[in-house]
Amino acid sequence: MNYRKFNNASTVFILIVMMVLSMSCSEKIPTDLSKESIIPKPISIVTTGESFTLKSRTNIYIQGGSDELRQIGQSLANILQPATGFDFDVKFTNKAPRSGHIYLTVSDSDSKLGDEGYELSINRKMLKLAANSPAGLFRGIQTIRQILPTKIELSEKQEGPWKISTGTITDYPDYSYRGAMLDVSRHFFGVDDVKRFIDFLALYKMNVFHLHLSDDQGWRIEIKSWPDLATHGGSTQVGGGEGGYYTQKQYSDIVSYADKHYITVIPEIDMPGHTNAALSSYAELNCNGKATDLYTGTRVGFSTLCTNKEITYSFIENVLNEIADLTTGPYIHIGGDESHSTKREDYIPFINKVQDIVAAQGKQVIGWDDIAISSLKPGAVAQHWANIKNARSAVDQGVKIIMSPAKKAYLDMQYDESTKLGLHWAGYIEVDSGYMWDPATLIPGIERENILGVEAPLWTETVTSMDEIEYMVFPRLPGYAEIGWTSSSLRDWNEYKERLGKHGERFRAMGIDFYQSGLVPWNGVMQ
Ligand code: NGO
Repeated sequence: MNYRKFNNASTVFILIVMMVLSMSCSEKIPTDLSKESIIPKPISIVTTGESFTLKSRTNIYIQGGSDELRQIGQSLANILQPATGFDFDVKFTNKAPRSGHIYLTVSDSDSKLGDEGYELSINRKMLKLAANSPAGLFRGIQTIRQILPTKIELSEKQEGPWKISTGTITDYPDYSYRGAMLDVSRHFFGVDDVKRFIDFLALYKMNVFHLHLSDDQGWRIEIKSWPDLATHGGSTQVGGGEGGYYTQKQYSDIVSYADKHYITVIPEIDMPGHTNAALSSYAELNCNGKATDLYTGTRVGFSTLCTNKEITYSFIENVLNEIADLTTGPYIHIGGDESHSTKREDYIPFINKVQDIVAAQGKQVIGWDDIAISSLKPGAVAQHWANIKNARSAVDQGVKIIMSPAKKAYLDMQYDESTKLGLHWAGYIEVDSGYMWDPATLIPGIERENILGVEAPLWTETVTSMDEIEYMVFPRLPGYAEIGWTSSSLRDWNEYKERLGKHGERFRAMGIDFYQSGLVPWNGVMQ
């Protein structure tokens, strides 16, 4: 008997068994797609317990061919490239690629996905993202980003492996309007800060960016027919600092940046109150014909356009015309809040006239809930912030509501008594309180069908830098994104706080300065 021969054969056999075992074990980590911390929480996740690995030869294939799709494929490559160090080629194809690649496809085969939904199917060989529209692909890419190891967010090359759990995610939003607002009037923020803010919205699948462009303290957009608005009215800010404004070119750049992220910009010119910057720039807009002084404090309710002068309406028409021409989205926000210095009998016809001006420009009006005391035109939208009676009256007039209740959704409210930035006139909003509400049941009489969506505004009386923006916005923003995207029956604070806690490491990797609420287990590890 040849023992040596037997021993060799058995050793080879054992080695093969061990290799197969170890291969299948390593392929099985991570194993559970449903355990990934995705925000907003998807509608459905089916897990199949294996993994797909990004490798240096992985490419991104796109079915069909258009500049728009190429841009989406490239946006995925741009997310994956820095940390993996792989050069993902973005290629068009007519059929599903061979093993090891990412495949993006648009086909309108699944109506429940709507415009922004997507289906992500991952098996050991391929990661396939399907949607009815480019917007859906873009939203799905944010999910791919969140199911990769946290270190994908780092800007320097990291060691792999880049494994993704296998399974299928089917996902689409509850509300069609999911947004946040940035007040650039009380303090001015430059284009780069605004783009970073837009990046945050995109990451959490929000689709509206409301830009509060004018207020008592500053006018922030160049208007060619009324140039002093920007040069004089934009020359300062709360506290007396330098202020600033966007040239029309810069504003268009912001709009096109947002468009590329499938985010609609909603410009707001607040009127007839909150207009001191304009009243200081042009004497003729004042009833007494005298320009006011610039204002750098934080009081509200002291200014009003002169609603009885014809020139006021040519001014509004000129301003809104120029802005409407630069705005790709369907809405113009006319403010309308806290016009305490405008008589009610002047306010009502004023809002009615401005609605006509906006309609003539082919845009839809949004106004704060105060506008509901006038007669709202079909297609108008009221943004609820404080007055429940007004919100109900808007619903009675048949218009839709955007839910931004100050006591739940204002990003400028302090987290608690110890928060240094922010205000608390509507209360303190800890991370749990900001998350635990349902837009469709908050106000009796305002139902799901009356609601267009959810928006979280950041007013900036006390907020002076990007760092401070981040501190007030994070970690509450992902919660508002989830309220807008994930139906309330699937939401639960105790489960959400675990997912949010895992995002702490992602915030750090992205250099986001966030409030480390004691209510959230920040126990994620960089993996
Ligand atoms: C109010 C007011 C704003 C303030 C904000 C501060 C609305 C719609 N108008 O909200 O001018 O900046 O509160 O929280």
